[in-house]
Amino acid sequence: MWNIRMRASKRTGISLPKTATRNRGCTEIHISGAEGIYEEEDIQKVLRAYANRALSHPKGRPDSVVISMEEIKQKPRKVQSLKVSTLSCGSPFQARTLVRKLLIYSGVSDTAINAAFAVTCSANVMRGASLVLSGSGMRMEPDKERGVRVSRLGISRSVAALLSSRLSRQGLNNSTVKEALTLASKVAACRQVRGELCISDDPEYTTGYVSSKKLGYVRVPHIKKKGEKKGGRVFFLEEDSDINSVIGFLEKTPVIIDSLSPCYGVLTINEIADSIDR
Ligand code: WAQ
Ligand code: MG
Repeated sequence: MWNIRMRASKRTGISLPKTATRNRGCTEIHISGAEGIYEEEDIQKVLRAYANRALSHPKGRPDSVVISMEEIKQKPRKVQSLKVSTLSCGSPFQARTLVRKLLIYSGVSDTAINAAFAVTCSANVMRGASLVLSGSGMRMEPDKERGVRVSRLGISRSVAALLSSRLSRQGLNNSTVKEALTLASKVAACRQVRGELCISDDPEYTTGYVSSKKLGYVRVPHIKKKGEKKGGRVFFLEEDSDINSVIGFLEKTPVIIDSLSPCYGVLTINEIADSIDR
């Protein structure tokens, strides 16, 4: 199997958006990125799909697209996807209260939740995730500007087809949801992770999620206002986590989704609370 990665960017000489990074004297704006683990016979199809995706992103047209392939030597660990639901939520104000409840159900303290909101409300958007201890709220990622990037993850071809058909029934069959669910399922499979909060940095994409082994993947509509460039990801860790082993798993261990959990429709916070396996 192969890990295929795409990264599209654009150089610019003019204004400096917050997300730009200086690189050999140029300013590079990140346009889009994607990655996944694929079987050898799917490589052609994936390369074409990634190239098309790079060239048709709403953020603009890139002038550099790097696609790389790396053979996976280690046998991927097989994990089940998280169950999917969508929380009934009408505004960013309501979202804040509901996200707090979901994280508390997952065993995250108020202090840690505040630390997470500080990350996702910051104007400096990270490329990766922040690692926050679930009790003390301490931030543990070694590079606070970049964060930790989850990599080497995928979904088997047959399970991807089944997931598409289940998500279609809820009107959710798109790559944003499928890729976020895959990432959240890998993250939740890490023993030392209690939960995750994600808010897209795409100004047009206002649905985020809270996920955990307990709750599954809970989509939160209106988690931010349209037009807002802020976003981010936070992984909440057990207080006594071995940070290097967590980072090793997230970045390096190949994980493939090989079985699915159910996909539900819209649920209220009480319905979600009632569904928690105790
Ligand atoms: N590893 C760790 N963190 C990442 C990664 C990664 N591979 N990719 C992105 N991030 C962080 C980074 O801080 C971004 O700013 C933030 O997450 C958001 O990334 O079901 O599209 O790619 O409808 O904008 C949620 C879908 C979509 C909800 C999330 O995230 C739904 C999304 P984005
Ligand atoms: Mg994005």
